[in-house]
Parts: sequence; C-alpha cells; structure tokens
Amino acid sequence: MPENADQLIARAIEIVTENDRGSYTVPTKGLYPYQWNWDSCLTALGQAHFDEARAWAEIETLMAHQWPCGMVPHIIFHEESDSYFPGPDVWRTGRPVPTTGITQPAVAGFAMARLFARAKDRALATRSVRKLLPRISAWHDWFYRTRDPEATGLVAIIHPWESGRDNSIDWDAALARVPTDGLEPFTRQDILHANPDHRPTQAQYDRYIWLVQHFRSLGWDTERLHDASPFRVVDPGFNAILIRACDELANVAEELGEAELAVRNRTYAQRGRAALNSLWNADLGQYLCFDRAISEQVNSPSVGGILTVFAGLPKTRVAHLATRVEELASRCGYLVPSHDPAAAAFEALRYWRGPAWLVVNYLIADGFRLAEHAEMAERIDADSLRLIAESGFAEYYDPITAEPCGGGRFTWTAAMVLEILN
Ligand code: 2M8
Repeated sequence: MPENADQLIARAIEIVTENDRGSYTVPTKGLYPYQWNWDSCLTALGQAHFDEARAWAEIETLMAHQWPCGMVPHIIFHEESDSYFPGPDVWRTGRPVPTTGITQPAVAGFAMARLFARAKDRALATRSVRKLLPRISAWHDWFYRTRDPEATGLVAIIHPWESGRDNSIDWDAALARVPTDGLEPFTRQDILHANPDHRPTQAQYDRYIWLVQHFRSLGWDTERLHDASPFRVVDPGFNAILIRACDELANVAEELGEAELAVRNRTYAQRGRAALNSLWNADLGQYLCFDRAISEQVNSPSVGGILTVFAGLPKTRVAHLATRVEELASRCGYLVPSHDPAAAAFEALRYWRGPAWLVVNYLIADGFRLAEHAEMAERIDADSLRLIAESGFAEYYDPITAEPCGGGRFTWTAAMVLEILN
C-alpha cells in the first residue's frame, strides 16, 4: 500500500534525526561521516519543519568553521573516522577543527533567507540571521575576489568536488588535463560502502587527489589557488546558486537595515545574471560550462545548465529551459536526469553522469516556481515523490528505472521530502 504524506513525513524526520550528530548532520552514516557544506544548508530547510532551533544551529555550525579569508570549506571533520577518504591527514589544512581546503555550492544565503521568511520564532530567527549575514556575505566576497580575478561576473571551481556534481561529464576534458605525476598511493573507502559501478572511476580519483596534493603544496593560500590550478571551470549551475544566494541575502539585509551588505550582494547578483548570457548555447537551448583554462565552452548537456533557472532568469530563457526539461522527460521516466540520456556519455547509474538527485530537482523546481512556471515545478516535485515511492530515501536514482543508488537513508533526500510535503 503506498504511504500517505504523513507517513512519508514521519519517515523523513526519522532519517534526518538518525543522522543528526547534535549540532550538525551527516549525509548518511558510513559513506559520509562528517559535515558537508551544501548538504547541511539543504538539510536545515527540512529540519526547520520540525525543529527551527536545530535548523539554525545546522547553518551556524557550518559557518563557525569559515576560514579567515572568507571561504567556507566543503567538509568539516568534526570527529575522527576511518570510513572516508580523503580525511584530514590528506588535506592537512592546519585548521583547529580540521576541514578541507575547497568549497561547495553557496546554498547558505538562500537557506538562511528561506528559514527567515518562514520562521515562527522571529526573535530566534533575527538573532541567528544577525550572526550569519556578515559571515555569508564574506563568503560571497571571497568567491568574487578569488574565483573571478578578472571580474567577469562569474566564478570558477578549481576542483570537481566543489561543484557537488563530482564526476559529471562536464569535467571530463578538463580533468583529463590534470596530471598524476607525484601522486601518493591511497586507498579509496567509497567503493567499500557503495557499488563501484555507481561511483567515480579510479582515473578520476587519481586526479581529484592530485589536485588536493597540488593545493596543499601551495599552503592552501586561497588567493593563489585559482590561477595555480590546471582545473578551472565556470559551471552555470554553481554560479546560479551563488547569484540567487546573493539576491536572497540582499533582501534579508535590506529588511534588517544592513544597507552596505545589501548593495554589495545585489551588485554581485546583477552582474552574475548578466554574465550568465555568455554561457547560453542556442543550439541546445540551455546553458553550458566554460573551461576557463583553455577559454572554450564545454559541449556537455548536463543538469548544471538547467539548474541555472534557480538564479532567476528572463522569461524567454525560462521558456527555453522548460522546453529542455520536456525533452529530457521524453527520454527518461523520472525528472531530472543529471545528464541528457541522448548523449553518448550518459550513464544511468553512475553518480552525477545521469542519475536523478532530489536536491537538484528541488532547486530546479524552485527556479521554475520563481519564474511562475508552477506547472513545471509541480511536475518535478511529483517525479521526486514518485522516486521516493518506488525506491525509498536513496542518495540518487536511475532516472529511467528509479533504481536506488549510493548510500541509503540519505539526509538531504529526506530533507527535500519534508520541503515538498510541508
Ligand atoms: C558527494 O561528494 C563527496 C565529495 O565531496 C564524495 O563523493 O566523497 C557529492 O554528491 C556531493 O555533492 C555531496 O555534497 C557529498 C555528500 O553528500 O557527496
């Protein structure tokens, strides 16, 4: 018998709670035993439906580990664990509580604004936002200062892990140019917890780790890493999240009388949105990545170019993206595949090379809702719930068969269900 909404909500709360470590939440036990940056912010959205104070604490814990330069790391290693590689002994960033030295999609500004808009406890929300605003804004400053040194309006990622879409086909050509000489031997843990056929390849891991070693050899000086990295890619989805976060932060800052933060973030958002035009591909009717190291567009039709709708786009662009989503829907059973199933490199089960992810669905649906394409938003939400009904709270799903993949009882998947059903 299919579960009703109340039963699903109860199960989702159970999963988020079992992964709760007090002041932060792990994505799923075993596979990911630490705090991940964008997981935490998306998790807080779900937590707020049953515990507002806990939701604020989730984001505050993340932001407490911001580096003095403004960067917010992609993983905080709160506790020791031998079930994840690469751990703190590989990163060696020298932080009091160990962290990685790269970042992840800047969801925090959006999550903060959404929690603030919905908060029932206004005093608690205002107190938390007063703490978070300057920190999140400093992160945005850091992005545009260090990752857009030529002031193009768009930031680059310097490691595939920063995108959150780790082994996307988007990175293949750029990653192939990353050398592997001097690579220290290592043992992966991910393939002990998840099916190796659903994970990145060894050749990709070699390059992920080479980049970590390279940045480490530069003393984790984040002002230098962009120019020193052989991997520099402008991801439209990553930029869209940052642009929206800047806009949302500016709204909250205006409301609280923080004029300077508001103006700065609004300017980032406006410049970023204008610059996204350079990533538009008229033949495909979607945005594409740009390989900054060789100044070439990356001809790879991934979900990164559709996620752009989250930035808040002109109506004509949104209409094109809706058409693209219709095309993808005709090629799979469940929206939104992380890569176009018509592309030769598409792999239905391999992580970010094809599978559907509820967090990405949520962000895309939110973008369509913002653009008053409610029908498309509801369709994507409905597909997310069909995936849950078919296959439970998995990390990701085959977009053709709904087969569940990766870690089970996954926090952000459960958090997105709470968002959809509340
Ligand atoms: C995945 O990434 C980590 C590295 O950061 C990994 O595979 O080891 C990605 O899906 C990423 O987007 C996510 O934040 C993380 C934790 O869920 O797992």
